Amino acid sequence: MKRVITYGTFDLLHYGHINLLERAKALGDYLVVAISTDEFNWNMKQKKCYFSYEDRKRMVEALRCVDLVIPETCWEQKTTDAQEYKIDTFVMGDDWEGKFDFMKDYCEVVYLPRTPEISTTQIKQDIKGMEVKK
Ligand code: C2G
Repeated sequence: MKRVITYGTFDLLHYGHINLLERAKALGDYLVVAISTDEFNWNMKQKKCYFSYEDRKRMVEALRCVDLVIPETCWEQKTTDAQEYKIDTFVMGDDWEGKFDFMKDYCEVVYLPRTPEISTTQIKQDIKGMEVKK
């Protein structure tokens, strides 16, 4: 059984995330998704999520291609995760190209092309523009 892992915030889950997760799963048989906790997002990525960690976890867990969701609480856990979960392949979108090459000592590293036209930030901006003028 080939085991794959990927990391992310997955706030306002959209088809760009789904494209990534489905392609990650297609690289193996079992997909682990590490979702950034609210604290990690705020302290380390200065990201304020719309949905809480629990809600983001609930949505990602519901995806057919996802087998296990774990919390991402720090940048450094990737190497221990790879060992603990017996990971064969580490996958990230190519906006992270090269940033996690240290993982090559533990498993295969694959950067997949992002879905270019969509992002959580873009969704928030678009919705802001749609607000009904009172
Ligand atoms: N992604 C994508 N296409 C998009 C948006 C996101 O392929 N249009 C990918 C990203 O490249 C990433 C994953 O979906 O691999 C999750 O994206 P985010 O939720 O934005 O995660 P990020 O903030 O990049 O956190 O330790 C790694 C970090 O936790 C990654």
